[in-house]
Order: sequence, then C-alpha cells, then structure tokens
Amino acid sequence: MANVKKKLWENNGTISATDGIRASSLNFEKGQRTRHQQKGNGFGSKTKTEPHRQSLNDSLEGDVRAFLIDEETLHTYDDLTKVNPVTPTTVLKCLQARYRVKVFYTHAGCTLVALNPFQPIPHLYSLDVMKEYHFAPQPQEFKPHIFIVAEEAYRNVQGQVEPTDQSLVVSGESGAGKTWTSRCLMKYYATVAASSSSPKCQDTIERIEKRVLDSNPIMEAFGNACTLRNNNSSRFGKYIQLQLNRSQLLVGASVQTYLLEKTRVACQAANERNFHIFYQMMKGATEEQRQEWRMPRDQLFAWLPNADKSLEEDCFKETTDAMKNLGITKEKQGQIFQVLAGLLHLGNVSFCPPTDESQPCNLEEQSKDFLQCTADLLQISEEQLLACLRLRTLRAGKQSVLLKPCSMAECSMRRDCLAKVIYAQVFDWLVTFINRSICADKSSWCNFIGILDVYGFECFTLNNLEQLCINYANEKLQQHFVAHYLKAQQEEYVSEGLKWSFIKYQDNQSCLDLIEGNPTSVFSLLNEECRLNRASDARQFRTRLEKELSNNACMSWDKFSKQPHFTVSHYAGRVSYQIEGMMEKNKDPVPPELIHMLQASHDPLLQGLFAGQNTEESSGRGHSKVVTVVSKFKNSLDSLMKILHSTTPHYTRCIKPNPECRPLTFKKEEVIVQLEACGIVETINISAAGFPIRIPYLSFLQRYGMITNSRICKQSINENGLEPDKNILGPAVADVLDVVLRSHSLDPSKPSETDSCSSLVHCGKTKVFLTHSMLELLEGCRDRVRSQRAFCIQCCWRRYR
Ligand code: AD9
Ligand code: MG
Repeated sequence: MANVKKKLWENNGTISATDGIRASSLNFEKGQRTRHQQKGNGFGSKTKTEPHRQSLNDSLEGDVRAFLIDEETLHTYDDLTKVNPVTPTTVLKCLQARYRVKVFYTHAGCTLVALNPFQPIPHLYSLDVMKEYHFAPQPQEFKPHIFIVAEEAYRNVQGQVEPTDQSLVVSGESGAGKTWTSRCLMKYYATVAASSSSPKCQDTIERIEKRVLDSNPIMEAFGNACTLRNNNSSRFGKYIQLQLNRSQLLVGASVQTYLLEKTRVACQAANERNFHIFYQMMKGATEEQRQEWRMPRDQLFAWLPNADKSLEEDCFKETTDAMKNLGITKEKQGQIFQVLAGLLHLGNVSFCPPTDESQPCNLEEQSKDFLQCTADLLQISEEQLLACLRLRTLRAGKQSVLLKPCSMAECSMRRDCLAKVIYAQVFDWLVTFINRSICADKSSWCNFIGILDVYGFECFTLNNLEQLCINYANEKLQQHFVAHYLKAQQEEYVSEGLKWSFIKYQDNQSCLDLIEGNPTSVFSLLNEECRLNRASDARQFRTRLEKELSNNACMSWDKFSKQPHFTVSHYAGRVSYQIEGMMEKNKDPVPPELIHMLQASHDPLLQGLFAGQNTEESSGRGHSKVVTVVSKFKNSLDSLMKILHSTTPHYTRCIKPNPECRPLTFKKEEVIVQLEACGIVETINISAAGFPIRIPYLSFLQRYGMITNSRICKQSINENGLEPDKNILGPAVADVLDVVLRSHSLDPSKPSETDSCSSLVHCGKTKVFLTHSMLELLEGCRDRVRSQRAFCIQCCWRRYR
C-alpha cells in the first residue's frame, strides 16, 4: 500500500471521493492547479484547510480499508457505500464510530448524512470554513460537510452545457436538524454569493441577503413551536428558492410553505407549547403594549401553556427587528400583535350548559371579560361574537335563516375554529409579505437554488390525517430520490456500455397509487365522503376502504384493533391511521357566519385578510363545494414535485442520534429506525442491487495488476498520465479477472448467492464494475500474491546475508 501511496504523490494525482457513487473508486487524475489555487484562496495568505482537508493518504487509506471490514478504522470511512459489506448494521457501526470522534457528516452515495451533535460546533461552520469550501478546486476532497453539498449545487448552477436550477432536499425526523441545516445553507449562499460582488452593488446585495436571512426568524416565530421532540419544531414545510443572477449573486428569494399545523393555536399537547410568537409577545412586550393588548404580566392564558419554560427562541426583539427589516411597518406589526392578543383572550372563553336545553350555552362567569377583550382586540361586535360561537346558522332556502343552539362541544369547536382560521390567514399574509419583500424581479435573476425543509416520516401511536399527508409527501420525495438515484446509475451504466437490465428494483408506486391514485384511492374516497357532506361514520368508511382498496398490497388491517383504522406499508415502515375524525379534518369546515363576522371587523388587518373570501356553503343537493385538505395538499405537492423534477437534486438526510436531544449521545436503535425511514437503507439496497464498486481501468491495474504480473500492466502503470483506454488496458484487466475467476472455478456471468445482480463483474468503457463478492476475490488473490512475494524476498534476504 505504501507503494501505491508513493506512486500517488509522484503522480501528483488526486483521488476523487465523488466518482459515481464514490464506491471504492481509486480514481487518479493528473493534478491541475486552478485559478483559486494559483492566486491563493482570496481571503489572505493563511490557508486554514488543514482541519477539513483530508490528506491524500487518509483518503487512500479509507478507500483501501473499505475493502476489508475493520471496526477499528470504521470512523475513517467517509462514504457509507464504501463499507464492506454494506449492510444496515455495518453502516450503523460506521456512523457511530464517526460520531464518537465528533465527525458529523458522512456521504451515502449521492446523499449526505448529517448527524445532529446537539451542541454548538462553531469552528465547523465559521466564515473561514465556508470560504475554504467555496474556493477549493475540488471541495469533494475535503471531509464530508454540508458545505460540499452547498458548493456542488452552486457550481452546478453554471452547468457546463447550460445553467441548471438546483434543489437541496433536507429531510429527517423532528429535531434531526433540518431547519438548522437549511439556515446553514442559506447563510452559506448569503456569504459566498455576495463575496465577489463589486463595492458598488454591495449595498443592494447586502440588503437583499439580510432580508432573505431575516425571513427565518419571522417564519420561525410564527410557524415553530416547542414540542416534546424539539424545542424549536417547525410546524410547516418550507421550500425557499434563492434567486441568482448571471453573475451568480443572490438577488432575491421566494418562499412556499406547506400544511401549517394551525390546530396548535387552539390545542397544545401536554408539555408542548403554542407558536413561539405568543410567548415572545408575553415576555417581550413593553408596558404600553401590554396595556394595549390587555396582557398584564401575571395573566394566565389557557392557550399559552408552559410559559415559564425559558427558550432562546423567545426573543421578541429579534422577530420585530426582522419584520422591520423586511418592511413590515410598526403600525402593521401592531395590528398583527393586537389580533394575536385577541386570540389569546379568545382561548380563555369557555361555556357551561344552559338550564333549559333549548337555549344556547351560557358563558362561564370568568369568560365575560375575555370575550369582551377578544371583541375589542379583533374589533368585532361582542354580541355577534357570542352569537357566532354558540348559535349555528341554518339556511332553509334563499331567504329564511334558522339559528340553532350549539352543544358545549360545538361551542368550543367554533371558538377553536375561529382562532385557527385567523392564525392561518395571518401566517399566509406574512408569507406573502415576505415574498413581496425578498422576491427579485423575474428579469433580474436567471437561476435558483431551492432548499426544501419538510417534515420527515412520522409514525406515532395514534396517526391521523396530518401523518397521512406528511408520510404521503415523504413517499413522493422518496420516489423522486429513487428515480434520480437510479437515473444517475443508469446513465453511468449506459455511458460505460453496460446493460441497465441487470438492476432489479421495486419502487414505491403502488403505495402512492393507494394514497393518491385514480380513480380510487384513500384520498379520492376521503374526498367523496366530504363531497357527499353526510355525517361521517368511521366504520362505514373503513368498510368502503376494504371493499375498494384491499387488492393493493400496501393496504392492510390489524384484525385485533378495536378502532376503525387502516394500515399502509410505506417505504419506511408500516403506519396505522385511525379513521375517526379523519373525514372532518379533511373537510376542515369553517362556519360561514364566522367569516362574515370577520369581514365586518373594523380592524384593517382582518378586513384585508378576509375580504373577498368565499364562505363555504353547501350547494342545493347537499353536496359540499369545499376544497378539501388533501386536495389542497396534493395540488401544492404536485407543483413542488414539478419544480423538483426540473432541477438537479441534492439530498441531505438529517439524523437525530438520541430522542432526548442530549449532546454527543448516539443510540443505535434510534438511528437505525431513521436510516430506514429516510431511505438510506433503501439507497444501500439499490446500490447493492447493481455493481456497487466501480474502478477505472488504470486504478484497477495499479492495484490488481500484480496478480498476473503481466508486462502490459507494468507498461500501463509506468506511463504516467496515460488516458485509460480500453484497447490498451482492457486485455490486461481481462487477464487479471480471468486468473482470479479460474482460480475459484467461477463463471463471471454467475453471481454469488449474496449478490443481487445477475453477474459478478463487467468491463465498461473506462471502468470495471464489480459486485462485493468479486471484490473480495480480487482482494484475496492480491493478498496471497503479496504474501508469496514477501516470503520470497525474505528467503532471498536470508540467503544473501
Ligand atoms: V422539526 O421537524 O422542525 O421538529 P428539525 O428542523 O429537523 O426538527 P432543528 O433543525 O430544529 O430540527 O434542530 C433541532 C436542534 O438541534 C436545533 O435547535 C439545534 O439546537 C440542534 N442542531 C441541529 N443541527 C445542529 C448542528 N449541525 N450543530 C449544532 C444542531 N446543533
Ligand atoms: Mg424544523
């Protein structure tokens, strides 16, 4: 091995860590100095690449060791597909070994795995490190890092053939680090895409960068909350497009959000909190604001649980500063906070049963002040508010209107519904405002880098429509990922002259058909149920699902479960969804009288939010015209997928190493579940389904040529810089393979039992494609030849002495 390393140095060659799927490829290229190298890195003469740059020796060690499973050195593998054999267990061990030595990033083929350290690692993300990766001629040679992904996308934008848009897909479970990673990526681009700007345009660029970054604290204040799994959990999905001009400078951005968990505003699980913004207001308001919003310090609000918990996210000033920077005036901010204060008061309104059942519910005595505060802050009539909360309006024909008293449960539902609909509108208004403030004119940008921060796969004890939508989104992304990954593999096979039909792979189309397919699927049946606008019956719906969808292999039922449910076999595991409440959630009904009341508000913000909004009414024959939650979600996801398909994707899978968010604690059982859920195990399976090891001819002969000791091998190796040419090198490679296979009485076209492709080895135009078994045979032969030689040298040496 020392010889090989020495040779490398003499060749001034480099080892590409990203050749194809990076699998064990010893890929030597003649070193070429680039503009950045010749001129220094542009940030002063001191090069600080040492901590991040792997030495060539290390890299080679990693490659060679990959052939030999050795737990001692597992932490040196910077690509999981290099570990041999590649199994979930070895991959897990490798990640654990790396985490132990505080290495948090690892490649997995075309994916980057990011382990959450749960403690600040400032040196890993400093400005200097950003610059190192940005100015490196070959960032891939550096240790795996999110900045490699960022830089690769940035360079890809100015593609060699034509510029291409890029997407960075960040996924993982709650608390795994998606939002942290997305912020880190945005900061990277805000830094590197501005660094080369001329002083003249610096002002404008800085302003837009700051505004783009300032969108984060606003969206997080209004869209994030403290949950059991993450103190700063995003309760919505987000796709942000960073717009770049011809000079690759960041000139703007646009944000698209998905499925805000608006129920949180009125209902927080035990030990969880409402959206951060409410706590920020409670803690950060001035005395004057407190009076205005009727929020004395000691006031308890039912919708503000766990307010004593102190979080760094509770920083009101950061939010209001960011709002100001984005152009949200003090006046508008005041309107927003006043409405939110109104919602907090609304949460303290509760009802008690009437003495006479034909009468509406009574207000609890202590609720009266809160009702009045709510009406004042929302600038609506108190009487109208009370009527809307406890009386249902029934229309009989066009003219006559009946008012029917609501039950206690209905009153609470209407109160919660009012809060949800207002909060969701405020959130959408903010997103629209942010977009107006940061989006560049279409004529001033030509390409974008999109960053997708979406909720990961979810499986709780009880799962309902929210989990079905989230897991459906993950199925879509997984399909996209697999298609991209297989396409990349297929392209390499085809360009190397191999047949693609070697690969047998099962995709997740039938699961998607089950959820969203036409004409019959879970979504279509749910929508039909909502359209019919009849009282939902969970058991009836379950029977319907069984009748219509039981022929889909991804659908099943737990016979012992008492609750009506259905179980879907997702790519990441089986999830049982309870049917109770699902149809109502899909309808997400808003009583029209609530909207009418808000439209009549004197508050300019509410007026603007609800003006022109269609109230949900039933058509004559009892059919509802409502656009259901799943239809809206499917449509927004379809548009997202269209965008993703038009870009070059890069995947980062964030992993949460322990559920308690403890620093530097790795729990294997937690991690393996996530590796499965985020498709890493699947990636490994796909990679193992073909020829996971590809070695360029020259590299192959340099390592295995000694097996045959043929003259042509020596010639090839001695000719430094020789372009790998199958005509010259091919026969030598064939010789080596022939010797190895014959010595084991094997047929190259027949795989071993552990290989999933239909042959052991294939010679492409420039590379040899191997299965793991073939690699082991080659390594074994090489070891035998080397020990025989060592033995001979020892004998000669003794004789000589
Ligand atoms: V959720 O689905 O929105 O609930 P995320 O977004 O996956 O979740 P988040 O990015 O919020 O998780 O990360 C959780 C916490 O982990 C952060 O608040 C940080 O304290 C911590 N974290 C994540 N990544 C890093 C990191 N690279 N370095 C240090 C980190 N801390
Ligand atoms: Mg998040």
